[in-house]
Amino acid sequence: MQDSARAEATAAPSSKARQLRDMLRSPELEFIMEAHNGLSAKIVEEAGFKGIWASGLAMSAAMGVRDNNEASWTQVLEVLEFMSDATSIPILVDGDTGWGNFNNMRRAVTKFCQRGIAGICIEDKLFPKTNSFIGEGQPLADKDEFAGKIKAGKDSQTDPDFCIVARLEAFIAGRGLSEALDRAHAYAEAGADAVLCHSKLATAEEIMAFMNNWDNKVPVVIVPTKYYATPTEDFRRAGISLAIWANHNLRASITAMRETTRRIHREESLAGIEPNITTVSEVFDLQGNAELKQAESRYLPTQAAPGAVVLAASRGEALGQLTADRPKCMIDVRGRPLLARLADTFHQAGIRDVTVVRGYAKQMINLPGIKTVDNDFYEKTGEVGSLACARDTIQGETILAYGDILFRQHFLDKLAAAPGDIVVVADALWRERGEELGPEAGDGWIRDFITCSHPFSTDFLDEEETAVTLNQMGPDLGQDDIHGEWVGLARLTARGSEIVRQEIDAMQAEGKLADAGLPTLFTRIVEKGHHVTVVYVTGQWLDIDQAADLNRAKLFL
Ligand code: SPV
Ligand code: MG
Repeated sequence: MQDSARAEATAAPSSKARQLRDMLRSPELEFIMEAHNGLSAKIVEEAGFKGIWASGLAMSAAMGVRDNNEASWTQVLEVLEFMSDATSIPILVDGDTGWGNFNNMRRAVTKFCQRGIAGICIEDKLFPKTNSFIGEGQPLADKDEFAGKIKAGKDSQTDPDFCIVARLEAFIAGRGLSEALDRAHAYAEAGADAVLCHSKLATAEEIMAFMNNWDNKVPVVIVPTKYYATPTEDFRRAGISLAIWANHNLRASITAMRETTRRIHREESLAGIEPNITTVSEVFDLQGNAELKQAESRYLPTQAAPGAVVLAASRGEALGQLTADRPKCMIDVRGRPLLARLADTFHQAGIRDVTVVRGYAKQMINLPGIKTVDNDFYEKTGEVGSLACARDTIQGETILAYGDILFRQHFLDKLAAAPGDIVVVADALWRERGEELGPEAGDGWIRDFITCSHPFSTDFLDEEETAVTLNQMGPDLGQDDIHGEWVGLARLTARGSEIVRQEIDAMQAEGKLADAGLPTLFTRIVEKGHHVTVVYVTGQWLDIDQAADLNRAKLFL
């Protein structure tokens, strides 16, 4: 074997143009089938056809326009791009008359080569074209002008195997066999890779006459739409190279769509039609959803997005009338409930799975995009009691949050970036916040103070290594021991979630679940030797405990 022949034999899958060329040159009768969009192209390939006819009639009809060059050639190009991307078999494009003169043809051929189209068929009529089955005596293009168009196409193809098929409209125009043969020779001479001999008779007599007189200079293609009753074997015996089933997907789809649409309209129901139509999951299959699944597992990070558990069972008595009919998390802040704003913050961070523990006026918590669990004993239980109601949700990466807080989005980024299985966000400016809150907040019952391994320092900005850990959390810490105030937001890794679940279980076993707050839970976890990381922030959050907080919230947004 010659080196070049060996290289050719071992070459990786041949280009689509090469596949079409091989079909045209093969001694067998080959078949290609009409498609008019990405979906029908896939169906053609799925059925086992080796090639696709991108029919001008079918594409224009699918676009809702006539087969008179009403769709521009670039609109056709867009359709072809979808068809080509959706399939791996060659596409022979119905290029009508080439959308103008030789110059338009050059540009179209170059573009088609760029988009992986295998070949173009142009017909020797005038722009704008008329479908061959309409009327009589359609004018033909000047033979030499058309030959020049073929030459220009061949000279501009960037894929050496791209095929140009010259379509003979002599029979369609009523000009007879000798005109057809004369033009066929001229077009083959000009470089056409094949000729398409077209006929609108109900029998194949014109085609057979042509074949009997054609010297096989180039292969012959036919479109047996009108002489469909002719046995395929006759074409084979006549030495035809390629038969195009030119419009049958379009016509079949019109029949199916009409039947379905009319029936649904008549019956005002889907029940009758459902067993007769393709299932939605078959549609997904055709769209290639399985490949997307595989790609997702290959390219998406394996770590699932965290879920969030929001504690929102309490009424917020200090808010008086404002919480007469709703829990404080549902109080309106500038046109949206507080909880909706909190959920938005989570959603924007990609945290879609938000579970809210409801209690007081639970029917009022009915926002879209959140799940709920209920603490029906909210009046007798504290935060850990509520958290225990969501115990089974605390799995994998989990954010814990109070339902009455607002904070800047970057808190979640800080939480995500911090090391450790349990991370809490603490405000280093707890003193300033105390002054702002005023004397009502002085009791401390609403404030979860912390002591840590290190006080807040701006040097931390430069010392990424310094992980601050929690020593203790609670409302009653000595003023001198306080390093910050927990903002009501924490992140757990899968391991952290496990630790929290274990501690909930331990507290339950000890009978300490009911009235404990989350500070007790975190402190107990620390006392058991687990690290709880502290991330400091400086302000930029608030919680809603009293009416004045609502004004702060409005300003915060
Ligand atoms: C087409 O499919 O658009 C064709 C073939 O050109 S025919 O409609 O038979 O002319
Ligand atoms: Mg056409």
